Amino acid sequence: MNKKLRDEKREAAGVSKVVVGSQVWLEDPEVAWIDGEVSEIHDQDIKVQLSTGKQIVTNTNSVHAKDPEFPETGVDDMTKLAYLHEPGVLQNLKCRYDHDEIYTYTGNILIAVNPFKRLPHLYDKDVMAKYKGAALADLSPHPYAIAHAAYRHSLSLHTHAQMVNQEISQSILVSGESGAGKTESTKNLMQYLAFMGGRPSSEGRRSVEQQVLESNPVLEAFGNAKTVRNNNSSRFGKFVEIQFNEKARISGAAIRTYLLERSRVCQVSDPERNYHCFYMLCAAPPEESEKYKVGNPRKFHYLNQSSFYELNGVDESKEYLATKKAMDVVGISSDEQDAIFRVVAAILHLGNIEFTKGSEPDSSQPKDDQSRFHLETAAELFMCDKTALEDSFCTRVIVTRGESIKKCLDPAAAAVSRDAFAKIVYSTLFDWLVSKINNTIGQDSDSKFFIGVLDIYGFESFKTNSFEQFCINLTNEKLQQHFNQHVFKMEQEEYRKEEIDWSYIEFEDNQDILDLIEKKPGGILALLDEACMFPRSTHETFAEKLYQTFKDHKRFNKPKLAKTDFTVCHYAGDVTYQSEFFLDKNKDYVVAEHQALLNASKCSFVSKLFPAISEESKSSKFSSLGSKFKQQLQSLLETLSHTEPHYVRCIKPNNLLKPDIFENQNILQQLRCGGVMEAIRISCTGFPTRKPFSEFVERFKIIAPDAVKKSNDEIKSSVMLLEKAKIKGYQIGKTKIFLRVGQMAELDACRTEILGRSATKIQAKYLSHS
Ligand code: AD9
Ligand code: MG
Repeated sequence: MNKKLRDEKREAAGVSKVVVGSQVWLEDPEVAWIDGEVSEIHDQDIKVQLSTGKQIVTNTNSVHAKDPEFPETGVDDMTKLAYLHEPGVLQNLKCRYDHDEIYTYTGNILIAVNPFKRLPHLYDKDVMAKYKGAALADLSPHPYAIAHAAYRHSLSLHTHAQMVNQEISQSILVSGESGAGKTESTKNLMQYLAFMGGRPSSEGRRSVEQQVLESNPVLEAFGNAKTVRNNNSSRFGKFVEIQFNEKARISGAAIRTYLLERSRVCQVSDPERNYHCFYMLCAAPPEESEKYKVGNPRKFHYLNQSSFYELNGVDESKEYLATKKAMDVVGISSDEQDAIFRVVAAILHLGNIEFTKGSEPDSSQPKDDQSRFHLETAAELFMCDKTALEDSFCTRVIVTRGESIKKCLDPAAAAVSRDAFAKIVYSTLFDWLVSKINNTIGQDSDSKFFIGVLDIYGFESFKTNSFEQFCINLTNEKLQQHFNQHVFKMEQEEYRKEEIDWSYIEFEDNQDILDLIEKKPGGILALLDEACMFPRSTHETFAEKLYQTFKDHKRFNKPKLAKTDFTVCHYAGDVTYQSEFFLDKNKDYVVAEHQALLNASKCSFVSKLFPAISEESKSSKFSSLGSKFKQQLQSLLETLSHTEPHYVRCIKPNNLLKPDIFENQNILQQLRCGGVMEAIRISCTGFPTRKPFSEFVERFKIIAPDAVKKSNDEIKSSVMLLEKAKIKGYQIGKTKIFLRVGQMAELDACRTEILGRSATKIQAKYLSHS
């Protein structure tokens, strides 16, 4: 992370006043924060006795106060912490995680730490019933509680809606890095909503809520894969809008998906896999696998580039049947299922067609009998003409000035064309599934409100970052802005409720990063589109253009020694992108020959998948994936802006995907990326510590014990204690005291000093007596 930004954030969290005897947190390169006790102070230097046994001399500015009264099992809401800062947040999460309490609130945000083990007692009908019956304040943190709040809130607003014209739809935004538990959390949320909004008895046919739930396994079969980070990684983003009627029953749903990773269809590396459906199909019952001419996955090039075929604890043949069953539920007929798996099998066969030099210079043809066999099989499965299929790979028709010329492709280019074909077929198939599911479930155009659940990839920063990461991180920037605005608003509302002054709170926005990326004209995406339309551009000219345009931009850097890489300073940290494949990946078009060939298929399913293209769109050569994605995002944010948001932040406690391992540094980084630290920073610019009057008096009465004893007014006592400790600028709310950053530490230091003094007095008394 950008060091300056981080320092600012740390500062905002409050450097604390310390005295001898103060409990403190000290930054540590390995475990992030170590606790200890101050044993000596000389001006700015302090000596700290660490809990590990070591002693360290450091500067008062580099420690944070530690809560001497931290409860043994932690607190269920971070805002109840006496010190709202990084080490405090971390200590609380860890302490809860050790007790299998994986959920914690930060105000309205639910933090979910992936347990990597089944905790069945947390999720069943009984637990749902408990959440359904309980009052909101009594509920312990849980996705059910978030879903409950969203549902209840819609309802209560719904009743008033006519009068107050308020937004009543809700959204639940689930985010986190790959493997953090977004999809699992999303399923829990949807299950609870189905439970609340489902019909008491099923009315013969499949209910809407059942179809909504069963859409998950179908989409996972075609859109999820094993990756390094997650054995069941969703390779697409998803927004599910669940619609409710006037009786608050589920009456419809709409699923939108974002940016399916296409490259995986043709390219996998150890220890990852291709999409689950390919392996399922290979394990299908014999009569089916014979029909599709599949069987051993090790025989297919699109699968055997990686040596991983099996998933722990997963029986692919069972998954195949389960997927078909789920397809039944979401209304995919058996004919359609047959066609879908025929297309999936055809893609596998495509991958096995190799090319060699043809008779003419720079031409190509299938390499051998094996390749010809797979070409024939693919053509059979697509129900298209074999020669036309071969031509579509080995030649390209170029239209210039109204004349079309047939050009041969060399073997390498033919292989590229084959892969492009496979990718477009697969992604079109995926889009078909989504729209089919939407049609079956049906949209309720009269719905009274909806609850949307967003399960979308979190911020990504890898060793090499390409166009996909760029789009993913743009998504996160947009959502972060939305999040900041919301957190800020909530903060103000809390102040308003307590009737305290909040006029001077400001917060930093990330609009400058968004401008850098998506401003039109002139942003990175716009320059990319320009480069894609200009035939002679390369990634070098594109990178050069970026360097020139943004050389003075605060959020843009050219890394030293880099020729074509560029760095964007995102809110969650700096990411360096490799521009090599940006141009290629941004171009989104179906080769006209491929389209025409599939449109001519004798299988109506395949032919409808690729409708005939008009002459007009034939000539518009280029459509941009980046711009399309930007529009999708815009429309998502537009939808979200009319809802009241709820947030679930998923955290992956370790990269081994194992239970009971809590890696501090790793987790902190995620808390920063997920905006949890940002939310805390925003709240730190105001009054991060809130204590109910009674708790406050109880904790600090030692500062002025006599005065407190005399008074029975908690507010007056609190003010007296604050004045005695010389605290200024605090605010008295209706039920709580609001303290600024660092003031809690001053009070605690005062208390420690008094406790220390009385301990010395007792000691002296004891010594003089003996
Ligand atoms: V990705 O961006 O799609 O790659 P997700 O969706 O964040 O990722 P996912 O929900 O798939 O992660 O969770 C990863 C794995 O963690 C699951 O397959 C489970 O094995 C495990 N997990 C996640 N949440 C829970 C939970 N609440 N209880 C038990 C869990 N196991
Ligand atoms: Mg997922």
